[in-house]
Amino acid sequence: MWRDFYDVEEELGRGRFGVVVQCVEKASRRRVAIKMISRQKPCREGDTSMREIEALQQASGHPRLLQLIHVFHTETETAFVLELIRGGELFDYLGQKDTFTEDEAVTFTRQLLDGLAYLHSKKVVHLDLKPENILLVEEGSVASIKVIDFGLARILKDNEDQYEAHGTVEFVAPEIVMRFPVSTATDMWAVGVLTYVL
Ligand code: PIT
Repeated sequence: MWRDFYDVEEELGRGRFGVVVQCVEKASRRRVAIKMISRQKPCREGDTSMREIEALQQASGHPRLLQLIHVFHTETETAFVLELIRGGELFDYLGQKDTFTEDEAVTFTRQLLDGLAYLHSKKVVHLDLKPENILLVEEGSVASIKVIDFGLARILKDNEDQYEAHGTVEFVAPEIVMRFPVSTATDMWAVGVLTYVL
Protein backbone atom coordinates (compact mmCIF):
# COMPACT_ATOMS: atom_id res chain seq x y z
CA MET A 1 0.00 0.00 0.00
CA TRP A 2 1.45 3.35 -1.01
CA ARG A 3 0.49 4.94 2.31
CA ASP A 4 3.12 2.74 3.98
CA PHE A 5 5.82 4.48 1.99
CA TYR A 6 4.53 8.03 1.54
CA ASP A 7 3.10 10.78 3.77
CA VAL A 8 0.44 13.00 2.22
CA GLU A 9 1.21 16.72 2.39
CA GLU A 10 -1.46 18.51 0.38
CA GLU A 11 -4.00 18.15 -2.39
CA LEU A 12 -2.76 19.37 -5.78
CA GLY A 13 -5.81 18.83 -7.90
CA ARG A 14 -9.04 17.00 -8.41
CA GLY A 15 -10.99 16.24 -11.55
CA ARG A 16 -12.41 13.68 -13.91
CA PHE A 17 -9.19 11.74 -13.28
CA GLY A 18 -9.51 11.40 -9.50
CA VAL A 19 -7.38 13.14 -6.88
CA VAL A 20 -3.72 14.17 -7.05
CA VAL A 21 -1.88 14.79 -3.77
CA GLN A 22 1.62 15.96 -2.98
CA CYS A 23 3.48 13.38 -0.90
CA VAL A 24 6.87 12.83 0.61
CA GLU A 25 8.58 9.45 0.52
CA LYS A 26 9.27 8.46 4.11
CA ALA A 27 12.62 6.81 3.43
CA SER A 28 14.20 9.37 1.09
CA ARG A 29 12.20 12.55 1.90
CA ARG A 30 11.77 12.91 -1.85
CA ARG A 31 8.60 14.75 -2.86
CA VAL A 32 6.29 13.24 -5.47
CA ALA A 33 2.75 13.64 -6.76
CA ILE A 34 0.40 10.68 -6.27
CA LYS A 35 -2.70 10.28 -8.37
CA MET A 36 -5.38 7.94 -7.04
CA ILE A 37 -8.12 6.29 -9.03
CA SER A 38 -10.64 4.17 -7.22
CA ARG A 39 -12.29 1.28 -8.96
CA GLN A 40 -15.40 -0.77 -8.42
CA LYS A 41 -14.02 -3.79 -10.21
CA PRO A 42 -10.58 -5.39 -10.10
CA CYS A 43 -8.20 -4.08 -12.74
CA ARG A 44 -8.03 -6.00 -15.99
CA GLU A 45 -6.16 -5.69 -19.23
CA GLY A 46 -7.85 -3.12 -21.46
CA ASP A 47 -9.17 -1.14 -18.49
CA THR A 48 -8.72 2.59 -18.78
CA SER A 49 -6.23 2.66 -15.92
CA MET A 50 -4.17 -0.06 -17.64
CA ARG A 51 -4.18 2.09 -20.75
CA GLU A 52 -2.98 5.06 -18.76
CA ILE A 53 -0.16 3.07 -17.18
CA GLU A 54 1.00 1.91 -20.59
CA ALA A 55 0.87 5.47 -21.97
CA LEU A 56 2.80 6.85 -18.99
CA GLN A 57 5.40 4.10 -19.33
CA GLN A 58 5.88 4.95 -22.99
CA ALA A 59 6.16 8.65 -22.11
CA SER A 60 8.85 8.03 -19.57
CA GLY A 61 12.28 9.24 -20.53
CA HIS A 62 11.28 12.59 -22.01
CA PRO A 63 11.74 15.82 -20.02
CA ARG A 64 8.59 17.44 -21.48
CA LEU A 65 6.34 14.56 -20.41
CA LEU A 66 5.23 13.70 -16.88
CA GLN A 67 7.33 10.86 -15.49
CA LEU A 68 5.81 7.81 -13.86
CA ILE A 69 7.85 6.56 -10.92
CA HIS A 70 5.79 3.65 -9.60
CA VAL A 71 2.30 2.13 -9.64
CA PHE A 72 0.52 0.65 -6.63
CA HIS A 73 -2.44 -1.63 -7.28
CA THR A 74 -5.02 -2.88 -4.83
CA GLU A 75 -8.42 -4.45 -5.45
CA THR A 76 -10.12 -1.07 -5.28
CA GLU A 77 -7.50 1.55 -6.03
CA THR A 78 -4.69 2.33 -8.44
CA ALA A 79 -2.12 4.89 -7.27
CA PHE A 80 0.34 6.44 -9.70
CA VAL A 81 3.49 7.83 -8.13
CA LEU A 82 4.49 10.69 -10.43
CA GLU A 83 7.22 13.28 -10.52
CA LEU A 84 6.26 16.44 -8.67
CA ILE A 85 5.88 19.52 -10.81
CA ARG A 86 5.48 22.70 -8.83
CA GLY A 87 5.03 25.54 -11.31
CA GLY A 88 1.24 25.33 -11.68
CA GLU A 89 -0.89 25.24 -14.83
CA LEU A 90 0.11 27.10 -17.95
CA PHE A 91 -3.54 28.17 -18.01
CA ASP A 92 -3.21 30.07 -14.70
CA TYR A 93 0.16 31.48 -15.67
CA LEU A 94 -1.32 32.94 -18.87
CA GLY A 95 -4.25 34.41 -16.96
CA GLN A 96 -2.06 36.11 -14.38
CA LYS A 97 0.48 37.69 -16.67
CA ASP A 98 0.03 41.23 -18.01
CA THR A 99 2.48 40.66 -20.81
CA PHE A 100 3.19 37.49 -22.69
CA THR A 101 5.67 37.70 -25.52
CA GLU A 102 5.71 35.94 -28.85
CA ASP A 103 9.11 34.54 -27.85
CA GLU A 104 7.56 32.86 -24.82
CA ALA A 105 4.75 31.45 -26.95
CA VAL A 106 7.35 30.06 -29.36
CA THR A 107 9.34 28.51 -26.50
CA PHE A 108 6.31 26.75 -25.00
CA THR A 109 5.02 25.59 -28.37
CA ARG A 110 8.41 24.18 -29.32
CA GLN A 111 8.71 22.35 -26.00
CA LEU A 112 5.23 20.91 -26.43
CA LEU A 113 6.13 19.74 -29.94
CA ASP A 114 9.35 18.14 -28.64
CA GLY A 115 7.39 16.14 -26.08
CA LEU A 116 4.70 15.21 -28.58
CA ALA A 117 7.20 14.08 -31.21
CA TYR A 118 8.60 11.67 -28.64
CA LEU A 119 5.16 10.48 -27.55
CA HIS A 120 4.00 9.99 -31.15
CA SER A 121 7.21 8.11 -32.01
CA LYS A 122 6.10 5.64 -29.33
CA LYS A 123 2.69 5.40 -31.03
CA VAL A 124 0.93 7.08 -28.12
CA VAL A 125 -1.62 9.85 -28.62
CA HIS A 126 -2.52 12.09 -25.68
CA LEU A 127 -6.02 13.19 -26.82
CA ASP A 128 -6.54 15.85 -24.14
CA LEU A 129 -3.99 18.58 -24.79
CA LYS A 130 -5.07 21.93 -23.33
CA PRO A 131 -3.55 24.61 -21.08
CA GLU A 132 -4.82 22.88 -17.91
CA ASN A 133 -2.80 19.81 -18.81
CA ILE A 134 0.42 21.67 -19.29
CA LEU A 135 2.33 22.46 -16.12
CA LEU A 136 5.20 24.87 -15.65
CA VAL A 137 8.48 23.73 -14.17
CA GLU A 138 10.84 26.11 -12.53
CA GLU A 139 14.17 25.03 -13.91
CA GLY A 140 16.60 27.90 -13.40
CA SER A 141 15.63 31.12 -15.13
CA VAL A 142 13.97 29.70 -18.24
CA ALA A 143 10.38 28.57 -17.93
CA SER A 144 9.71 25.12 -19.26
CA ILE A 145 6.65 22.95 -19.51
CA LYS A 146 5.57 19.36 -18.95
CA VAL A 147 2.51 17.60 -20.33
CA ILE A 148 0.35 15.82 -17.74
CA ASP A 149 -2.90 13.83 -17.65
CA PHE A 150 -2.63 10.71 -19.77
CA GLY A 151 -6.13 9.65 -18.71
CA LEU A 152 -7.48 9.68 -22.28
CA ALA A 153 -4.25 8.58 -23.96
CA ARG A 154 -4.31 5.69 -26.45
CA ILE A 155 -1.71 3.38 -27.89
CA LEU A 156 -2.18 3.31 -31.65
CA LYS A 157 -2.35 -0.13 -33.23
CA ASP A 158 -1.59 -0.75 -36.90
CA ASN A 159 -4.44 -3.17 -37.38
CA GLU A 160 -7.09 -1.65 -35.18
CA ASP A 161 -8.86 1.74 -35.25
CA GLN A 162 -9.21 3.64 -31.99
CA TYR A 163 -12.14 5.88 -31.16
CA GLU A 164 -12.57 8.43 -28.43
CA ALA A 165 -15.76 10.17 -27.42
CA HIS A 166 -14.34 12.53 -24.81
CA GLY A 167 -11.97 15.48 -24.78
CA THR A 168 -12.40 19.17 -24.18
CA VAL A 169 -14.75 20.97 -26.59
CA GLU A 170 -12.53 23.89 -27.54
CA PHE A 171 -9.60 21.62 -28.33
CA VAL A 172 -11.30 18.60 -29.82
CA ALA A 173 -10.51 17.63 -33.42
CA PRO A 174 -13.27 16.99 -36.02
CA GLU A 175 -12.60 13.22 -36.08
CA ILE A 176 -13.70 12.98 -32.44
CA VAL A 177 -16.93 14.90 -33.07
CA MET A 178 -17.56 12.82 -36.21
CA ARG A 179 -16.70 9.56 -34.44
CA PHE A 180 -13.87 8.81 -36.86
CA PRO A 181 -10.70 7.02 -35.69
CA VAL A 182 -8.14 9.11 -33.80
CA SER A 183 -4.51 9.53 -34.84
CA THR A 184 -1.48 11.64 -34.04
CA ALA A 185 -3.22 14.36 -36.10
CA THR A 186 -5.88 14.55 -33.37
CA ASP A 187 -3.20 15.88 -31.00
CA MET A 188 -1.89 18.23 -33.68
CA TRP A 189 -5.34 19.83 -33.97
CA ALA A 190 -5.17 20.64 -30.25
CA VAL A 191 -1.63 22.00 -30.71
CA GLY A 192 -3.06 24.35 -33.33
CA VAL A 193 -5.74 25.64 -30.97
CA LEU A 194 -3.23 25.95 -28.14
CA THR A 195 -0.81 27.89 -30.31
CA TYR A 196 -3.63 30.23 -31.28
CA VAL A 197 -4.57 30.67 -27.60
CA LEU A 198 -0.94 31.49 -26.73
C1 PIT B 1 0.24 18.42 -10.33
C2 PIT B 1 1.57 18.20 -10.04
C3 PIT B 1 2.17 17.05 -10.50
C4 PIT B 1 1.48 16.11 -11.21
C5 PIT B 1 0.15 16.31 -11.48
C6 PIT B 1 -0.49 17.46 -11.05
C7 PIT B 1 -0.50 15.28 -12.26
C8 PIT B 1 -1.74 15.31 -12.65
C9 PIT B 1 -2.36 14.28 -13.42
C10 PIT B 1 -1.65 13.21 -13.98
C11 PIT B 1 -2.29 12.26 -14.73
C12 PIT B 1 -3.67 12.37 -14.91
C13 PIT B 1 -4.36 13.41 -14.35
C14 PIT B 1 -3.70 14.35 -13.62
O1 PIT B 1 -4.32 11.41 -15.64
O2 PIT B 1 3.48 16.83 -10.23
O3 PIT B 1 -0.33 19.55 -9.90
O4 PIT B 1 -1.67 11.19 -15.29
